[in-house]
Amino acid sequence: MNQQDQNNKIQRRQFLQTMGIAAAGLAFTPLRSQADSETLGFDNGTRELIAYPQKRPLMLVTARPPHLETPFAAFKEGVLTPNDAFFVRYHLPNFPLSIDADQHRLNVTGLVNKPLSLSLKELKGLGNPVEVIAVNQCAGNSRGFAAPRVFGAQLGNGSMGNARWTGIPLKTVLEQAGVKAGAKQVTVRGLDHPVLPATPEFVKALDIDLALSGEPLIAWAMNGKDLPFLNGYPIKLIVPGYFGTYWIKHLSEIEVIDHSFEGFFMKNAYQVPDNDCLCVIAGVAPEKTRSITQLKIRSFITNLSEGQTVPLENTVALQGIAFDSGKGISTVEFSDDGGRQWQATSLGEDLGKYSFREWRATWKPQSKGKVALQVRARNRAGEEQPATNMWNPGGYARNTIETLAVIVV
Ligand SMILES: Nc1nc2c(c(=O)[nH]1)N[C@H]1C(S)=C(S)[C@@H](COP(=O)(O)O)O[C@H]1N2
Ligand SMILES: [Mo]
Repeated sequence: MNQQDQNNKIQRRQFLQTMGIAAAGLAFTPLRSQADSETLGFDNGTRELIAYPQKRPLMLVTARPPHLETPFAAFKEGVLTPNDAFFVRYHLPNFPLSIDADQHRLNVTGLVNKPLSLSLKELKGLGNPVEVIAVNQCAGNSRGFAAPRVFGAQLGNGSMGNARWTGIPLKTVLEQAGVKAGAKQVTVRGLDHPVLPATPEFVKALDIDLALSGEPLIAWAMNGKDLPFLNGYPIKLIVPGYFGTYWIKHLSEIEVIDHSFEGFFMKNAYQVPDNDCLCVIAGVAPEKTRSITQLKIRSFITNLSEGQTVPLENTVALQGIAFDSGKGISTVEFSDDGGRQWQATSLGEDLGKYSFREWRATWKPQSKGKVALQVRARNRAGEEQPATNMWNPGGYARNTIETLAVIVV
């Protein structure tokens, strides 16, 4: 290890201990997994595994701010992603290291009759808690597989997770404040800030119709427990069906505005080609772009790993997950012949239209050697995953049919 790496490591440890002790009263023990690293299926895909407070060892993308991916094997543990395995993404290095939930305030300002500054207790007192099971997926999930490759964090498939969120509808809070006529959007932000004044704040905007639809939640619990610190403690905005970039962590400010918000993270970053597939011919710049919004349909095999051997004589149990933006998964099929024929799978319990949907199938390998298994989902609106490389310059919203090669012996 060279001096620079050594320094980075020491700095990271000090920084984590501070967060661990101050944050949720946790003692931070730098846990390393037995494997120490995990390798993704693209060049330079090896990631160190490191355990932050309240987290099992996750794949380190960047340390400042923490950007951690879920090792894919966690998705076979169940249809809900365990809190300690859930991925972590921040943009700004100055994220909170310590939050006193009793002091936390959610401020609602702008075009409202009565500006609010709610304590957690007041927020929880606004109505009956609501629950939704929903997928949080980073817009850049799977970016590392883009061909040709694109700039940005080289992510595998672990920047997603599915959890049961408990909170109060954003609508209830906005009604409490009384939205005035002429409202067009609400902007949302959390406690993290840039270090340099030239760096834009992480502020996102939702159209007023979405904000008042009753679907977005201000959540304080994830899978029945307090939100993990790094996933947005003490409250986080949940926008079911939308990419994670809108799911503001450590939510502190909501402002109702009468125009379309022009901030950097809406108008410059998170741009996708303005068409249905959100894609362009690989390598070509889109003519027109827009802010990314809803999830695209995807499916994965979760119980086998790349290069695993399976016996020819036996049938092989296949299992996985599928999800979309909330239209509802209707079928998942798999192929062992390069997509010429597709075989049926059976869907598991329906946990709601925004949740991962489990699927299972039985596969009988026909011949020895390397076999590429493919899986594709279709939703109730007839949307399917593309068979060809889905590409855009940001590496966003990738949803090409997945291929996983096993070795039949
Ligand atoms: N306050 C705050 N909230 C944020 C972000 C951030 O940088 N700061 N990043 C967003 C992005 S891009 C993603 S993908 C999700 C990740 O949520 P998680 O870290 O809880 O998995 O948080 C979103 N909310
Ligand atoms: Mo993200």
